[in-house]
Amino acid sequence: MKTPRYLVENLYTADPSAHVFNGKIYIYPSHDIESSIPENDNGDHFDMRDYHVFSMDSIDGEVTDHGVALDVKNIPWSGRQLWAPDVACKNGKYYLYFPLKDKNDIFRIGVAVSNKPEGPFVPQNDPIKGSYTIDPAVLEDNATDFYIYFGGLWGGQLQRYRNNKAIENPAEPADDEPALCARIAKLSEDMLEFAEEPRDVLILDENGEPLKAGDHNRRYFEGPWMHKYNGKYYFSYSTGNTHRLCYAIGDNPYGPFTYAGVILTPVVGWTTHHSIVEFESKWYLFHHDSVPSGGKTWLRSIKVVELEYNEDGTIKTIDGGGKD
Ligand code: FUB
Repeated sequence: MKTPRYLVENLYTADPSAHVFNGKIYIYPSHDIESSIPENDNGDHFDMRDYHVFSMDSIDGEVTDHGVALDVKNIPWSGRQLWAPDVACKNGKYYLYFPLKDKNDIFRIGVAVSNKPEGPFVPQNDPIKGSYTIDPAVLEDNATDFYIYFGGLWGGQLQRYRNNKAIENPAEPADDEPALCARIAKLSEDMLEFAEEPRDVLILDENGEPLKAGDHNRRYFEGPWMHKYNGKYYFSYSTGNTHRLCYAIGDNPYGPFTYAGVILTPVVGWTTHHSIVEFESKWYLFHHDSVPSGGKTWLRSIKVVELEYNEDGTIKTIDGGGKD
């Protein structure tokens, strides 16, 4: 499949996390709605209230909408804004990880559980202890260990934290200082908590130096994803205000990772968010843009396109169709 394909027509959907469970592709996106809240850098206009799960038997087959899998009104600790989720499967149970603002308007990461990949999912009473910011993405490594990556700047509140603690005067570092990093933590055996203090996901430049905060074309902003290819760990992410999906390669889940290039150039819309999955020996990039809504940044549509590697393990850059 070389031509991108939009996947859902009856709803606006974004931030697709795709997985292969029981031989099918399952997609866990955000569900965009018209909130009528004016657009701002805090992302208040992304006021999403539930998730739908989608599945398909083949990459060009029919897409099934399994209906509402989790609703904000059923989450005991909820404030507002259900943002980009991800799902992991362990011992026949499915764990949905989701960012949501609590009653104090602070983003936390929650977990909801189901016996089926399509849900419905039952939320825990409280968010993950010690969790903060947005965009959880879970890696299953060697069929035994599960790691959660998370973090997002600006509306995602990552700039409010250093060393896992809230700071008094939230700000991004100066341009010549090391950039803020996504976070990683191993998950507990029961998949419901962090098994350790979250650590920084360090991205290094070609000289082995951490990317700088002013390097907006390459530094981490939000939307982490991790996949393995030929024994290497590929950490991919959005650069936010420069609208690229980039990646960096490392030797283990924690990194450090060395910056390796651009996966997707800017799309139509502001955000760019993705997942990468292998299905029937081909690799696919799931992402979104705002073409179907006529460019409304808060009404996005998920799509899929084939992703290809060069012989040296680098990824061939895909044209997102927006302005660079
Ligand atoms: O969908 C809301 C937010 O927009 C996500 O959490 C970010 O990654 C961005 O796509």
